[in-house]
Amino acid sequence: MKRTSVGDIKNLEGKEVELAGWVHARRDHGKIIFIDLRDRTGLVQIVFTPAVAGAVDLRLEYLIRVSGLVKKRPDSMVNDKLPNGAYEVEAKTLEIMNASEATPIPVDSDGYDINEESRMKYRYLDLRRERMQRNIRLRHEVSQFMRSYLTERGFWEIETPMLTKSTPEGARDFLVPSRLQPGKFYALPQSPQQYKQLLMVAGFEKYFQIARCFRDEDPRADRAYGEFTQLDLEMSFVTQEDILALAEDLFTKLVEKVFPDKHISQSPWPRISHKEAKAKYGSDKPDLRKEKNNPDELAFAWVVDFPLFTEQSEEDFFHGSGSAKFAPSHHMFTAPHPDDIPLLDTDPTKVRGLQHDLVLNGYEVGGGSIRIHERDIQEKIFNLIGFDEHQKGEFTHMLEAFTYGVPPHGGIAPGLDRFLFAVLGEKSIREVMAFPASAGGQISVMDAPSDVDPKQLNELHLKITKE
Ligand code: AMO
Repeated sequence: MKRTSVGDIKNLEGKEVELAGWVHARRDHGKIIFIDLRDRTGLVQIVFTPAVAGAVDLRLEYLIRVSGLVKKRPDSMVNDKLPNGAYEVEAKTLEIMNASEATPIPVDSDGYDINEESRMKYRYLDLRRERMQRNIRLRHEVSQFMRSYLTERGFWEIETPMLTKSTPEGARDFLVPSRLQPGKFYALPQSPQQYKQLLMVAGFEKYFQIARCFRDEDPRADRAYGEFTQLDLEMSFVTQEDILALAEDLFTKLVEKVFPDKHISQSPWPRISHKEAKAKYGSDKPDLRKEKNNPDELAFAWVVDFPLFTEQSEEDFFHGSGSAKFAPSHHMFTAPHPDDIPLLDTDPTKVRGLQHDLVLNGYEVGGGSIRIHERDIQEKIFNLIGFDEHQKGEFTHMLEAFTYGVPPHGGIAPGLDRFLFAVLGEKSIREVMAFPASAGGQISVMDAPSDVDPKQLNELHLKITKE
């Protein structure tokens, strides 16, 4: 017999079905034993009479296979709150496929009150809870929607290297030692920024990637430690307006399809200049919800007209020589507003950048810009942010690429995790990631990072010197 998903039970009254899933709850009424059986599609009540052997042995989280008859429950027993609340399955056979120890954390609650360390250590159990199953499913639906939306509009999904060179987005890099080139290191990309621009030079015109980004920076509720995912996209021959229009349409349709219960508070999305955002809301990512307690309201907004530079601070973990006064407010590839180019020589702080931030309910959900595609302007920016010859040398490939018929281009990279976190109103970004690192940077379930065999270190020409 073919396995039936629990979610299909409501359409199968009077049919014999075979189900396989976990014992979610158990109620022993003497002769009759009721089990709530769970698979990823939901819950259904199974009724075991004494005619079926083995039901007394069942414990929570046992994995079982049951065959039986789908029946309508008596009217008085119907539970309207559950999708299968009007039906139950009268068991004919039972097989315990795999028993379970008592789980170290409960999986039948929303999980918020369980200590996070235990949740992370037993993440494979934690993920069984309904809320986490829903979050991970929605994440899949969101990325699937993005893929097909962009594919239908002529974008190509192109992968870019993970073992690469530093792409400075303002955080520390993760380094990977090279075995074949002793003493040299790859950096894991903080984003595919340089590669996507090189893909525009290569003539692909419309690129996207559901891209993994690596940043060694302190985590926050809305910021994952170590790695996170962006919908990275880039287009040639476009204006900033084209990019905003595309992203706005994508997210509007995405919300309609994947989050039909949510409503977007204002459409078209308001556009606010950086200056106005700071002056009026005291934030460059204002929360524009009319009713802050309404979990279904989505207040998208664009923040534009950023200054190209901010004053460089001591802590700026940035590549400037230290003597420079300016740091890019977005990144060093953002184009200055064409009207402001003369100001680069006279008053750089007054130069506006063609940057755009996508804001949702007070979170920065995406950032992007029109890029510099002219070598001399790129060099000028490098100088203004205080790059010495060596630092400029690290970007020779970009400067050189900019000498071969480069199309004007620009793009944006909404954070997938950040978006889901904001839409779902989750307490932490880790609630929308399957295996997030803890605040201390551990992947507890695998106990990473870990010591390595001295042989491996030798091969990499590395020596650990502990203080
Ligand atoms: P930026 O650095 O602004 O731009 O990142 C874009 C978006 O990525 C998400 N994000 C994060 N999400 C979770 N955890 C983090 N640690 C984290 N850091 C960033 C946010 C953010 O808005 N290359 C440029 C994009 C471009 O110019 O096209 C970039 O990476 O949602």
